[in-house]
Amino acid sequence: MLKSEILQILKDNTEKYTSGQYLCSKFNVSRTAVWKCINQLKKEGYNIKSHHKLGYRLLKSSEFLYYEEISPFLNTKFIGRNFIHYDIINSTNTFAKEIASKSPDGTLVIAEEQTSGRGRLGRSWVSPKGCGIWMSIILKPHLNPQNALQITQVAALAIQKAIVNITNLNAKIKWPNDIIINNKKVCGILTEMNSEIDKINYIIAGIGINVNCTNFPEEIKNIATSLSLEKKHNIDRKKILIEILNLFENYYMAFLDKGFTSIKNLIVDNSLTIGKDVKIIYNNKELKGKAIGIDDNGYLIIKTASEEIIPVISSEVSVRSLSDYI
Ligand code: BTX
Repeated sequence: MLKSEILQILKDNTEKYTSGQYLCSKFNVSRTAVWKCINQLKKEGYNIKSHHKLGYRLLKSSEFLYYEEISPFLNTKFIGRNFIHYDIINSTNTFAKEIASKSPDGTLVIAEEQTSGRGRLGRSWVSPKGCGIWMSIILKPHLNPQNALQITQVAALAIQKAIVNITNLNAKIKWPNDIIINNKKVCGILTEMNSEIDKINYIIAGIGINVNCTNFPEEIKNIATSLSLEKKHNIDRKKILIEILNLFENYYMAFLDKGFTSIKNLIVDNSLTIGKDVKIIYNNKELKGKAIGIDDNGYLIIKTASEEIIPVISSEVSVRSLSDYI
């Protein structure tokens, strides 16, 4: 694509101007075609200086999460290789579901803003413009549908590790689908599946991370945080995204090849839930007990006051610590 090719040349030559004439003859296109691409790049947030005699020079790359910004650092074979970016969308999960059957394994849908971001159990997810990572990965594993929810925990592990690697913040996994820093939620994961009895058609792993968000609506002010609020300076969204995608493919492949047990210990080691007194809420009922581990199916193991051991599946439950909301 002409625009991407022009961008690559500007990126390779940031210390000098690239003449319009050079670009025209290199790609055998008109000056107007080049000019249109440059204008489009400027609209996409690239700071390009134009000089009527010297040509064009890239001063600063776009802050948006475009494939051109991410791909040079991706080590993945298939995760994020089909990359669909939107400035604004209702929900990346909703859109991913619409295109899933025709899309390759590992397709990524990402948006700068969501107008109807979704959480679990019909809840909503606040997703303002440009400050977070709002994305969905389409997966097509050969897996028993019963094991699909384990993918939430594979994603949680990749996100937790990525946050620690890039920011050094003390991020922990709250079983089954949140990442918590200092007792506040920085990320949520929504895994949705389309399957037959014994075959998964596709899974959508939806991930929302508050990276540089600073103002949360009243109703989540006390439970939400962002990486920048915790770190007291802005964090490069691209770095976080790249690290997550690279790590996710590693853990996901280990999970598919060797099973959930191959990554279970890492999840347990980085869990906020295990060892805590918790309240499990499902169908308006409550179960209280101590979270003592995660079993080989990815279920949370609860020990009640009467010493009963109960494995809890993640699909329909909310988990609360007894001492605070998180
Ligand atoms: P959840 O049901 O565990 O969490 C939803 C709850 O979290 C809300 O009811 C609210 O209390 C709180 N909340 C809402 N927005 C935020 C936020 N930005 N930060 C912290 N807390 C919040 C978690 O569901 C799963 C969320 C997945 C979101 C991703 S974004 C990309 C993809 N597309 C989509 O529509 N959803 C997923």
